[in-house]
Amino acid sequence: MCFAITIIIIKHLVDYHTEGLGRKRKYKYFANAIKKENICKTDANTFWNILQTMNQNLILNWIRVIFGTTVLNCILYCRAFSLNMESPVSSTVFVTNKMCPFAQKAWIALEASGTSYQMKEISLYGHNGKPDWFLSLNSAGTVPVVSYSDGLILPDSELILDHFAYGEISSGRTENPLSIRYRDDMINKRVVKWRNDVLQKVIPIGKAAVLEGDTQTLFELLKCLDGSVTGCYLACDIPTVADCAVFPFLWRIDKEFGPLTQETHSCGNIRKWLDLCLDTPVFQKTVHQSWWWWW
Ligand SMILES: N[C@@H](CCC(=O)N[C@@H](CS)C(=O)NCC(=O)O)C(=O)O
Repeated sequence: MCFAITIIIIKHLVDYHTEGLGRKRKYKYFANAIKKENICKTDANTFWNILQTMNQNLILNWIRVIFGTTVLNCILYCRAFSLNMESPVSSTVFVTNKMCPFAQKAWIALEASGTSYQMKEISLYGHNGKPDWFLSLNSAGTVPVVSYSDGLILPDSELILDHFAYGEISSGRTENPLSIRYRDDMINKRVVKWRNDVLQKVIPIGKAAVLEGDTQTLFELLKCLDGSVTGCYLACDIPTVADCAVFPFLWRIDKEFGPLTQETHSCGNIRKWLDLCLDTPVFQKTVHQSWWWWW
């Protein structure tokens, strides 16, 4: 009951604050409001916080909304924005396999950018693998692939991250929370460095640690990377594509050789960052019990 009322109130607040905006932007605002209030864990406190943060006298309007909004309307909103931007009707398609770290990079970016998308998970190996429609999207046969309704196809995790960070704003695509085109040059440099470090160092050195037992080199690298954490996230205090690029790899290394901590591996900053990500729905939902390495 509390959940339903909260949804109605948030919907009403959104209507109030987004008067004059198009449906699409209104929906985005609504989804953000739900995420922000962490409706999943709605309790009396959250409910009162919502009430207290409203500075308009909306009581009469609430009554109108509560009685005037049908339960069906409420259910439709709940379904459309059930804390998940993955939507069965979106024309943006994300082809993936949830065990793949490269696909996980793209998945985090889709979620963190607030993109509405339709996920298609395919199996890659064995006799069930690689449907024809997928090979026609990406003849290399690798996931992830993101395809847009205007024909833009991004068949590689790095291209997908580039797109969210620097991509052209056209064909209905808008500035998103991961866009760093207009952000501080220093942040941009850090993002580029993290992305290069993961491709050129973490991936080969991590592989050697797992396959050849060379953990010493890996731990030296991690200690060095720990000093590059700048802010709550890797490059600043909000998630950037650096976090999308690095998380799947360091998370796997932490699983295999961790817990990575200040005491054990001089990785206190990486530890805090991993824990923060694991507490953040955008990252959390991409983490699964079964996973692959990257070779
Ligand atoms: N460079 C690609 C690599 C992607 C990749 O290797 N994906 C693996 C799964 S983790 C794959 O699709 N393998 C299927 C195959 O090679 O046939 C990227 O970053 O997107």
